[in-house]
Amino acid sequence: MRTETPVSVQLSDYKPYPFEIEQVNLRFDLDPDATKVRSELKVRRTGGAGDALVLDGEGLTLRSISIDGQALDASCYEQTDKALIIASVPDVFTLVTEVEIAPSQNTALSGLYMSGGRFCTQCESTGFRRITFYPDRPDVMSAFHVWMAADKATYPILLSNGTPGETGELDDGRHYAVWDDPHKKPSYLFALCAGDYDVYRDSFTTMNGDEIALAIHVDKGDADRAAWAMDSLKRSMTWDEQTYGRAYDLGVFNIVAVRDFNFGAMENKGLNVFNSAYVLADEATATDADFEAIESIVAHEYFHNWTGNRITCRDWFQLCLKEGLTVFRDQNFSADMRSRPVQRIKDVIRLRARQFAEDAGPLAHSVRPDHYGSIDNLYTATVYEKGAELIGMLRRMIGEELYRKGMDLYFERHDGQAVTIEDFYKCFEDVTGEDFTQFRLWYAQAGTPEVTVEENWKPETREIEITLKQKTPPTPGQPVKKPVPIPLEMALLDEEGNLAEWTTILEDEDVTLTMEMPDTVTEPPLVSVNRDFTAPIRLNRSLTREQRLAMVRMETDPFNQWDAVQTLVKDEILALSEGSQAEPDDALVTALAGAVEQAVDDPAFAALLTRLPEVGEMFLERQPADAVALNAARKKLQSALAAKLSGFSAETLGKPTPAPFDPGAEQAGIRALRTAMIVLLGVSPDAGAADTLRGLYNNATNMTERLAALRAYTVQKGGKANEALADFEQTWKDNPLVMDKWFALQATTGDAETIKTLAAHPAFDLRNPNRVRSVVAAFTMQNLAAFHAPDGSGYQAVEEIILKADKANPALGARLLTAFEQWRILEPQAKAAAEATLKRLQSAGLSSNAADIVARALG
Ligand code: 0A1
Ligand code: ZN
Repeated sequence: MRTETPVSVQLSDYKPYPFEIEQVNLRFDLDPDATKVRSELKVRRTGGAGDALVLDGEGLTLRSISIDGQALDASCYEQTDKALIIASVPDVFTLVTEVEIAPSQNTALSGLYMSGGRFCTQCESTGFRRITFYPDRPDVMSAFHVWMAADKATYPILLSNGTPGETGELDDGRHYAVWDDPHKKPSYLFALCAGDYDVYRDSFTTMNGDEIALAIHVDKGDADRAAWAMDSLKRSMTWDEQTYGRAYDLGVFNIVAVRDFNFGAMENKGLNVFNSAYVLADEATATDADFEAIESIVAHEYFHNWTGNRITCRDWFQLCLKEGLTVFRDQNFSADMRSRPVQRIKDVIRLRARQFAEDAGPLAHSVRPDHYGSIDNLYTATVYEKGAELIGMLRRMIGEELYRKGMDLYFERHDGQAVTIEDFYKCFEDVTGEDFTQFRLWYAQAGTPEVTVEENWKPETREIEITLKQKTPPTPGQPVKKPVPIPLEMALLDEEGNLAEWTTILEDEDVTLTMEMPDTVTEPPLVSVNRDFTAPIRLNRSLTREQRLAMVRMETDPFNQWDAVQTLVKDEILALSEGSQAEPDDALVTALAGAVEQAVDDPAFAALLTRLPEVGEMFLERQPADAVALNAARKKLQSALAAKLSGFSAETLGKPTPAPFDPGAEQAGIRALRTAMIVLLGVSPDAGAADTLRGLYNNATNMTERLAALRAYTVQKGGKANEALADFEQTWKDNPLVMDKWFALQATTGDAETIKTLAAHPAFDLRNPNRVRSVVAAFTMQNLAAFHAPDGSGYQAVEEIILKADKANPALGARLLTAFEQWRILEPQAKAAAEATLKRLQSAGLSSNAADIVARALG
């Protein structure tokens, strides 16, 4: 089979669509094997008189086509594998097409497909063209009216966007429903769901006094597990009113949970579709991390209603306009619901692990790229997470008040429009009177800027001179970079606290600041840079271990204090992995354990202090990267920390876990520290650790601790924990989300053989993205020593699975392949094996999405 080659799309080629679609009337006759879709489009020419009408359409069987009631002769239109072209059309007309599709055959999970015997859709970014012929691009916004019919017994609930209208009975046991969406929207926000669900209902009264009916649709028997998602939704609605002055704008808000879904969730207008992993939770089946993810994803999708739906993107190059901004909004929501410093640390961990790696490798691209091969591959950490950081920097530079003013102006000026990053920044230029041209370079330049800090203390004059220099490394296609404005929150510290605090915006290549200290200061003060991680940069500082230890002691910024620990620990792991040091330094382990014990009143923070950087985070520090050596070194240090904290651990775990269970931040913090101690027990040299863990597993009252104990027990037993794993499987074999955890636990603690065993398990299902990810992505992203094994066994273990997954579902295949992005920086043996695997994959017949990733990875 031949691998498809993607065609590159250029931002500079953008042209407005030459027609307006004033109204869309859709009629769905739903049948899993043969669904009929009738589309009636009210079209008006807005472009040139000679422009042909070109509609996107893929995999559609055209049954009829007419203009203004007249059937079109075959000579009047052309149907290709991607489009329907009608060369000559009037200026104003009604186009009716009838097509047939087979949702049961749709394994790509894009367009209309079946999941768990129910109909559902996924249209972002190009799924609508797999449902009907349409200008499937975000700048064509229209009012949608939907009529749908299906067998009533099998599909008693029929949902679409907007508000429900007429319903009724038809012949042959079928029934119908009508939905109207008063808000104009692009086709990617269209949704339709039909099936038999249990429904968890509630209501919300907006700040305008409107009563909204809220409903979460889940699998039969799962309704109680939707309570947390509903609670999160109501809190999100309140937060958006209070923080951004934005209220909900329809009488109903529906969520549908589906088992087979390529992403986390989708913000379709009035009908959000969610991966069931981000809806269903209770203490017995979900971990605190699950509860946290549900809270933030429910918020994210809800916030899209204003940032994404009411105001959308002109084209897909502007994806960060809705995604970066909405991630920024959901991160702030979570920070308000939980602890702001802890949330910041978690966001930065994620950014560094995913986005920094992306930015440093062959898949690097700017936040607003100027070309792409495959749109599906644009849903990246760079667009989402770095995109959010850019909004964060904007807000810091102009302050909260002007930020809110700019956002208000954005909502007022562009409501109902499809716009660009330039339109967004124009609003901020108008409210501040400032020019953001240089700042917008952040959107155009890929790569993580590196800031080097040099300090010079002059004891005679008590002056401290601080030089800051910036440099962004070259990335594919962008060899030379310009300086970007970098807002850095800074402070000078001594043992008493802060001597000074200020913000520097580093705009040029370098800047030198000189500050004179008062007479009382005789020692060089500590310079604290990028407090609260104000800018998404890498800091380059040559500090001694003593200075770094002093930083851990003296830092007044929680983020920087945590980061100082991380830097020390990273250096230690690197030294151990390179053999320049045989055993962990006892002074360091003691200091680290001391910091954990001191933070006990903020258990969530204390838990973060025990976290050692993951192997992948150290890939960027020293190259070539040796995953096996780094993993062994990390484990050595972790084990030493476990020994040092054994008393503290026994005390922490000796107390009962909080009861009754509450998923909120306070209890979650306590469980986070208990779980951190359980993780350490997994590598503890203590002879009784395995028994303790087995006891913790048996007696756990919640999934957070049960799963952590099972995992640590598996690690402690060197993978030989079959009996406990079988017990877990027996208990949870009928709960797919919990079984995903069972698969992931083994994939992250086992080796290539484990992956082969898991893939042969009867419950392994290539068609279910969650299950595939729980084996393949868990292994490739969280078990790097086994994945990057020098003999290539890790690559071999996933190669076949990825190929098969890609055949059925290109979005999934492509995403799994991104795990290879760092192959070039690996030690020579793994590097050669990875390259050979990529080349084999390239000639094995990949989808165009997957081919795009592999071609770029091979560069
Ligand atoms: N807009 C969604 C993410 C999303 C993107 C593509 C999808 O299918 C191919 C599905 C969801 C979000 O940001 O949550
Ligand atoms: Zn989003």
